[in-house]
Amino acid sequence: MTRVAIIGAGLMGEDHARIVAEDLPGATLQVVCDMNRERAAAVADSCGAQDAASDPEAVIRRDDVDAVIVASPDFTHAPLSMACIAAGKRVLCEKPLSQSPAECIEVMKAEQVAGERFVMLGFMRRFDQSYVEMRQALAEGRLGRALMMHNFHRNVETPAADFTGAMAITNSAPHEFDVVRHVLDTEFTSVTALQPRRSDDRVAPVVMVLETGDGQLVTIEINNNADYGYDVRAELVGEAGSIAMNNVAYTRTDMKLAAATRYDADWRGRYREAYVRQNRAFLHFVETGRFPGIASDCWDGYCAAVVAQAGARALATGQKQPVEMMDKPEFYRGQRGVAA
Ligand code: ISE
Repeated sequence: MTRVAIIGAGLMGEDHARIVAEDLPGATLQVVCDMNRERAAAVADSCGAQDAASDPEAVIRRDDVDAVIVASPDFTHAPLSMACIAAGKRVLCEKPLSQSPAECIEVMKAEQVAGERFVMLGFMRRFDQSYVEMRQALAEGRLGRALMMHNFHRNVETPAADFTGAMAITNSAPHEFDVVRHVLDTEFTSVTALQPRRSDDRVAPVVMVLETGDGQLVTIEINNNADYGYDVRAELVGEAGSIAMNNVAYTRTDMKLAAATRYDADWRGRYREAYVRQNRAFLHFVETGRFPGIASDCWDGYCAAVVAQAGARALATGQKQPVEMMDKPEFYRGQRGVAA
């Protein structure tokens, strides 16, 4: 049995704890850790963990912990991932690795010095069946050459009162930055970002147009105050056809001359299956040392951070911005297994 520690017992930490407890044969929920010990104890109790704790660094070092899931606030992701590398423990770190490309480079360096893969990033959309099928359609040549990918990402409302348009790009859009790079298997080269005007003072949608190194165009709309539901859409357009994501709904209600399907309130329901697949892939990584082929790693975390930074600059200046990345380290190329 792989003994898993969850760090951070907020929305995502609780979700991960439940997946480990209920959907990961081969894993046991060893400890739930949160700065707020009562919160840690409540989640540990409800998910049947062995223990609750409040010091993340001490939890990472514990002998009865084999692997770690980091779901604490964003600014702790990189330091806690480095603590896991130092302790020789594999970690599934929630997105983003860091909003700072420089900090992502620090984590990459630590991993390269350790000489093995330790960090898998929680960009769960790569495990969503819709994106899996888009990638497959391209790989099999069914769509011809990819021309465009259109993306819509809508939340009911902003997660915090001080959420800004720039945060739409640095907090929400990294999901699209990551999964589009993954589906198209290319890098972004430039980004433009604009906002329409709302009639109130809530954060308006952000619309981005990105160019890729292979001459494709990608559009991304982030609307953090869409009001009606959590709604993610995507369409991949090739020269020989197009493939679009369907709304995921298990039922339809027919009443009063109308048909209706429901939306989830947030990403946890819509991507439930993707989270389970992702966490199973993580467990397999822990058990075998082989990094899962489709998962995001520190390099992908760095790329998402670089695109987000350029996107925020594009929004602030109203000008198209180049996306400039360092060369991909040899360590993150090719065979992605142990001691690559
Ligand atoms: C949040 O952090 C997420 O990761 C969600 O998937 C995304 O929909 C939301 O906009 C972000 O704030």
